[in-house]
Amino acid sequence: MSNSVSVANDSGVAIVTIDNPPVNALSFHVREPLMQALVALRDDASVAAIVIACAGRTFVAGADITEFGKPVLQPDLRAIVAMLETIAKPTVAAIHGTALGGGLELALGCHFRVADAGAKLGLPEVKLGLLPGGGGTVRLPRLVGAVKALRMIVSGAPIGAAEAHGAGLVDAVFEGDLVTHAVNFAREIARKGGPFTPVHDRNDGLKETDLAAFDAEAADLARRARGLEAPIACAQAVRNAVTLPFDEALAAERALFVKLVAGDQSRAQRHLFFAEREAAKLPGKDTPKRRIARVGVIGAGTMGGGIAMAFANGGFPVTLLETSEEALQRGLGTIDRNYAVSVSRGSLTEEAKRQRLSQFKGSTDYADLAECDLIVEAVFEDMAVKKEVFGKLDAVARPGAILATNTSYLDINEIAGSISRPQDVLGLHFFSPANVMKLLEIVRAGKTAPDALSTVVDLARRIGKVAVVVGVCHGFVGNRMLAARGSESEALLLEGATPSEIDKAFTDFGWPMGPFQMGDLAGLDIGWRNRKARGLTAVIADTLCEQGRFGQKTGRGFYLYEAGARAGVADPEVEALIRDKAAERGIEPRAICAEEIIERTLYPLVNEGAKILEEKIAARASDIDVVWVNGYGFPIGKGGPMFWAGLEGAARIVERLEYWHQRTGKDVFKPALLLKRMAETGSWEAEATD
Ligand code: T1G
Repeated sequence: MSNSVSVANDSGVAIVTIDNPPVNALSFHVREPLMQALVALRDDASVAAIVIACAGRTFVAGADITEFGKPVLQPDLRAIVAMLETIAKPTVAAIHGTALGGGLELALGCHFRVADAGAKLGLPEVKLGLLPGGGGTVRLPRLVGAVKALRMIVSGAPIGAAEAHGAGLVDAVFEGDLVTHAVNFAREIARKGGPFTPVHDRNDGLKETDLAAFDAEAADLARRARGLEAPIACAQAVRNAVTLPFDEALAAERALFVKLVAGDQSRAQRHLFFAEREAAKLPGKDTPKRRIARVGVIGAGTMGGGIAMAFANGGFPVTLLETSEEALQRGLGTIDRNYAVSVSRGSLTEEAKRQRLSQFKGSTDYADLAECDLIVEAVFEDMAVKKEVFGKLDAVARPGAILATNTSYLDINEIAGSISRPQDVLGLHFFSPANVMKLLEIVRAGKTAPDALSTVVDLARRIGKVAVVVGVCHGFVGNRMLAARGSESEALLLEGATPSEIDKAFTDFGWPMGPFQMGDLAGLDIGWRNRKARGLTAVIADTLCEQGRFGQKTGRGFYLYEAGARAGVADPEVEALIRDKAAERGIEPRAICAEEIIERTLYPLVNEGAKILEEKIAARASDIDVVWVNGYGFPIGKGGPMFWAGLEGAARIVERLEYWHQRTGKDVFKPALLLKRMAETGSWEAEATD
C-alpha cells in the first residue's frame, strides 16, 4: 500500500487507515490507493467488515482545496463513495477530530459512523463559496432530516459528536481507543448479519419533511446571503434531496458544484482561506517563543475590558489594572454583564461564566503587573499618556515581559524609544469590541525582537484571533486605508450624493453597511475627536457633532433613529444642512451614480493598499485582504480589496484614478507605481516584474 493509505486486519475486520498530514485531506495520492484498497477488501471473502480511520489529529478534513481549479484526477470522491455503497459487508467510519466536507461525505458513504466524544462533524463548503460536492446535500438529509441538513450546510458550522448521535448522523459515540471500539462495533454488526442499508437507500430522514416550513427557512437564509451564491445553491441542493429521486438530486448537486467552483466568489473565498493562514506565517518559522502564563491589561474601559475578555476567553489569567477602585469595579462590572448577556443568549453556560470571571484579578497598583508575561495597555489615545504608562512598565515589568500598546494611530517606534527595552515593545491593535472582532493587527516596531513577535502571533491563534503582522505608519494597514476610502465622503455629499445613496452603493456592493450607517453606529464623536486632535475638519460631520448628533446613541446622526430603532431613516434636516454647506461653497449639486461612488471610495482604498505594499508596511497583498475582510466587513465573495482589484481590472482602476486625479488634483487618486505594475503583470508581487 502507499504511505497515505494502509490496511490492517483484526481477525476478519479490515482497518483502512488514511495518513495524509496535516489534516488527512482527500488528495489524489490518497484517493487512488483508497479506492484500490476498498475494491480489494470488497472482494476479499475473508473480510467480514471494513473500518475506515485516520492517523494523526483528525479524520478527513475535506477534499484537498489546493486541487480546485485544476483538472480532476480520477477517482474523485464521488466515485469512491459510489463504490463504497456497492459493498455488501458492513462499512464503518471511525471519526475523531473533525470530519469536514469531503471527509464527512466519505463517512456518509459508509453504512455506519462512530465518533470519538470530542469529534466534530460538518459540511463547511459554503465558507469556500461552494456546496458539498461529494453527495453530502443528498445523503445528509436522509439521516438528519431536511431542515437540520439545510441549517448545517448553509451555515457550514460543525456539530459535536453527541448532537450528531442524537440527530442520527452517527451510530455510536466512544471515549478512549476509537479504532478498537470501531472494530468491535463492526464485528458485532457483521455477526448479527445484514442486509446493511447504504445511506443512499435510507429515506427515514426525509419522510416527514414539511416543505413549506423548509422553503420559509430557506428563503430567510437567502435574504441573509447578501449577494453570495453558495448559500442559495446549498438550499436548492438540499431541497432537491427531498423532491427529486436520488440520482437526479446527485446530478443537480454536481451541476451546482461545477458552476460554483469555477466562479469568482469561490475563488475569492478559497483565496481568503489560505490568506488567513499565510498571514500568520513569519520568516524564521522556528523562532523560539516566550512563555506567556499571565496577561496584564491596563485600562478597563471599552477596549481594555474587551481585550481582557479576549485573553480570559482564551484561557489566560488576567490582571486588570485601573487608576482607581471605582474605575476598576466599573470595568469588571461591564465584563460581568457582557458574560451575562452571553449566558442569556445560550452561547455561554453559567459555569463557564464563573470560570472565566475567576481568571480576572483587579488592581490599581502597577507593582501587581510584575507577575505578568505580556502587558497590553489600552489607555487614552495620547502620546504623553502612553509614554507615562510605558515608563512605569519599564520599572515594574519582569525582564522579558512583552509590552504591547493597543494604539490605533500613534507611532509605536516613539513609544518604544522612550523606554530601556524597545525589543520588548510591539503593537496589539484590537478592533472593538475586542472580545468579538476576529482581526488583530500585530504591529512590528523597528526594534521589536523576533521572539516577541512570534510569541504574540502564536498567542493570537490561541485566543481565536486572525493575526496580521503590519509595520508602523499612521493607522497601520486598516485605518490608514479606511481614511483613504473615506477621503471623498464629504465631497460626494457636497456634490449631491445623499448619505442613503452612498450607503446603498456600499450595501449593493456587499458591505454589511455603508460608511454613514457605520459612523452612526460607532458614534460620530469618535472621528470628531480624532480630527480635532490632528487639526483636521470634515464640514458636515463636524457640524452634526457640534449639534450633538453623534449617531444612534443620540437618536440622530446622519440618519434619524426612532426610539430604539437600529435602522435609521433619512433626515431632511441633514440633507438641508448638506445643501446649505454646498451653497456656501458655490457647489451646484448633481446626480451622482453608484459607479462614481465606488470609483471615489473603493479605488482609493485599493490604491492605498498598493502604497502600503510599496512601503512594506504589509508583507503580502493577501495580508491586506485578511485585514479588510476580518476587520471591516469587506465582502468575502470579493476576496478583499487587493483580490477584488484583480476581478475589477487593475488597468481600469488605474485609468479611473488618473481621471479623478486630473479632475481633483488629490493625492489619494494618484495611482501607486505597484498598482500600475499590477495592471501590467496581473500580480501584486513587486519582484514578479523586477
Ligand atoms: N485542503 C488542503 N489543505 C488544507 C485543508 C484542505 N481541506 N484544510 C486545512 N489545510 C491546510 C491548511 O492550509 C494549513 O496548511 C494546514 O492544513 C493546517 O490547517 C468535495 C468540495 C481542519 C479545522 O473546508 O477548517 O471537501 O498553513 O491551520 O487550525 O464536498 O484546517 O500548515 O501550510 O487550518 O488545526 C472542506 C478546511 C473542503 C475544512 C484544522 N473542508 N480546514 O484547523 O489547522 S472542500 C474544509 C479547516 C470539500 C467536498 C468539498 C481547518 C481544520 P499550512 P489549519 P487548524
